[in-house]
Amino acid sequence: CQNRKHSVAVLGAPFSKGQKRRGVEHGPKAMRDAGLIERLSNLDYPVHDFGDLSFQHLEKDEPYMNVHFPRTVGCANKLLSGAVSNAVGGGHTTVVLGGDHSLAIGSVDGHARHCPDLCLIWVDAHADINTPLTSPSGNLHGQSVAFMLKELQNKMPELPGFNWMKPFLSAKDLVYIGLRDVDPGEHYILKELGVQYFTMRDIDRLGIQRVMEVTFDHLLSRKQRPIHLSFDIDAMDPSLAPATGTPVNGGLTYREGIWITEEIHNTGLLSVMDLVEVNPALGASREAVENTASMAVDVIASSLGQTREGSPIAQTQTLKDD
Ligand code: 4U7
Ligand code: MN
Ligand code: MN
Ligand code: MN
Repeated sequence: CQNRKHSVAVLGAPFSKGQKRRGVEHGPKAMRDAGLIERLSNLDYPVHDFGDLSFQHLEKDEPYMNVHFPRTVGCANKLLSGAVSNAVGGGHTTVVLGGDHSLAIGSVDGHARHCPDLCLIWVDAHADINTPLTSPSGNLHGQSVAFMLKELQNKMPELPGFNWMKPFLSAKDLVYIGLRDVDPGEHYILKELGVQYFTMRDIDRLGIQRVMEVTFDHLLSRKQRPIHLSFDIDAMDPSLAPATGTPVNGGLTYREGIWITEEIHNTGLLSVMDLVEVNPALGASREAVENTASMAVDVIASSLGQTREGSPIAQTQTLKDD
């Protein structure tokens, strides 16, 4: 797991069975249509678009306890984990386009197979740390983190579809940013495990710059390590990203969102990122969908080094030649 990456891999994960609304499987296309690949090509490294994975459709997938589509979600994540592991192994900084947030299970798992010392920054309105027993909805996109954490191992029932993986992350290697809709069971778990998190209230109080400083202190002060950024578009304020399944008022401003990603880029340690929960079927208008996809593209480009001050790279040749 080397740090210096000279290329970007884009992997589409058109997956929606971690929740019950249709449309989020079209997220990858919406982001590509918003110009993602062209925008990344303007940065200073080659971009390999590996296209979209095709996930298996399982005929019989009855709920297990309260959990919906466990086998379908488990099977899709197994495939994604392999794909991410290959991309990271190939030396690419990897971008996973969702799809619903349950796919972070496979994405972070695949990343961890290559980089066992990774740390995880989860930018989201939600903590996605319900267990199958605490989940109010039974939707796996609200439970992804619970599958990863070693500390929750004895609180997790064995779910059909998930026997290929085991928990690999410690609670101390995780930071949340943007929380504002946390279920009671999730709040209990966050406190019990002493997870570092910044709610929108914390961002109001400290400012986003300080929040990022404390985040990196927490995760990187002992040693430099690869970063996995899992960015749920619903972290952004719904005025900026309306086309998403579980919008919550009072989200990140455009400038806070971009500050987070610029600072992550500036560490030089970003190794894999997910951009999830863009749902083109849920915008009230075409404009609402385009705004959401374009916000997502800005978040990805800025995570990979697009700056607001500009960069001379694209122009250097023209100027040198005259
Ligand atoms: B997302 C919820 F109950 N917490 O578990 C749940 F409020 O990936 C929402 O962050 C989860 O968009 C949202 O279903 C999942 C609910
Ligand atoms: Mn989420
Ligand atoms: Mn969310
Ligand atoms: Mn750079």
